[in-house]
Amino acid sequence: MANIDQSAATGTRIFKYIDALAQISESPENLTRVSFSAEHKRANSLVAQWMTAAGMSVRTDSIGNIIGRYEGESDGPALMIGSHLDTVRNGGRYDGMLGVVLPLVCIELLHEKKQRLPYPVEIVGFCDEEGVRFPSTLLGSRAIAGTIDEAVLQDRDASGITIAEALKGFGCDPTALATARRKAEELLGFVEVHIEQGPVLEREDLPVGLVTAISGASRYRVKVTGSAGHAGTVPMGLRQDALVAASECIVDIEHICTNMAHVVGTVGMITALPGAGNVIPGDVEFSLDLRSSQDTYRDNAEARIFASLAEISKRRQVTIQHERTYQAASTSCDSWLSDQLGSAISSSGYRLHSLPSGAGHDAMALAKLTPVAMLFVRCKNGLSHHPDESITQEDAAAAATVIMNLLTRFDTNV
Ligand code: HGY
Ligand code: MN
Ligand code: MN
Repeated sequence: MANIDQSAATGTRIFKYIDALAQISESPENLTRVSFSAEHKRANSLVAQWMTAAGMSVRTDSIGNIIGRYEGESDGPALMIGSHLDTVRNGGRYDGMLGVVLPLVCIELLHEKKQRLPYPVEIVGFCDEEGVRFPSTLLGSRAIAGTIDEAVLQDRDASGITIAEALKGFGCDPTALATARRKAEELLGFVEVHIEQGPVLEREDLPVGLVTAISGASRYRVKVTGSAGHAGTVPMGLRQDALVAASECIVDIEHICTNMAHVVGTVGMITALPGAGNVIPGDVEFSLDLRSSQDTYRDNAEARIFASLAEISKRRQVTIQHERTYQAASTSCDSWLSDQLGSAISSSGYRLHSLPSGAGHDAMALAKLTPVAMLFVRCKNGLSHHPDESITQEDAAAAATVIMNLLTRFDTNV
């Protein structure tokens, strides 16, 4: 059983790659790397270099995922391990990137020892998990799972560029989207290593944890239309102020989600037009992100929220329209694969603690194609989607030991 030394050297290697990727951003002030951007292209080519140096064959699929393959002693189905290379705006450097770099370092260590596994391993850097640039999300993992609707290629970003146009600019062929799809028989399963993005492992004083299930999520675009007018001449009682109406909607969303168990609701983006200080806003658009570990709870929250928005619309004489731009059902991790990952945690010397994920992950999409399991890594104060997101090198080394034990002891018999 290979049990790589949990030396600082392993953590240092991982951090060296993480820090190199963190330099690739659209902004010098913070880490922002959106899908199909020049920065995404640079990140993909840097990861491709590391994969090649680790003895992997490397390709980019038709949706812009970067995929490295480390051949095994047999050429049967491969174990896929990966996560995403895109970030949120002003994001942290571990969300996504850790799940690409950590298994890559494990393969690098095997390659240096000229060690082959009984089966092939594929490492994937997915092109779009955060869904920051376009309304939809999980584009890369859904393309691999074969669950993506080609219509999504017409989604536009804030500057009106469609995904299809962005893909062409990225050097991919959007008409060949279907070629990204993998067959179930090509894979043993998919494992994702990811920072916890929550406080549980810190509270348990554990470096790693086994994920049981991933919360489902829905995203909406909400449009409020009132009537613009002169800020100085329209009496308060005669206004149809779209921004005040939207504000009441947003407070209601918070109230409803706060009073429902297991549901979280977030309004992360808002625009108000015409956007002048002396004009009553006539048009407002805001985002809504709804999550729950139980899909029925999320459905109930959705019904209550949009009933409340309809009442506000009537009372304030504004129109309020909503469009769902994305939906993913809550996903349970596969027991066969999770048992193997759980044994790897225990055999690495760590108490096995299982926990659900409130955040969404590419594993949700891959679960439609192949068994999935996730390893969480402790992160400081549970902070994520924030520049202060951080983990320790020791915890990175601990997680690498677990993954190396998973790889070298993997039982391919289902
Ligand atoms: O939003 C999420 O849950 C993930 O971090 N994209
Ligand atoms: Mn993530
Ligand atoms: Mn994220």
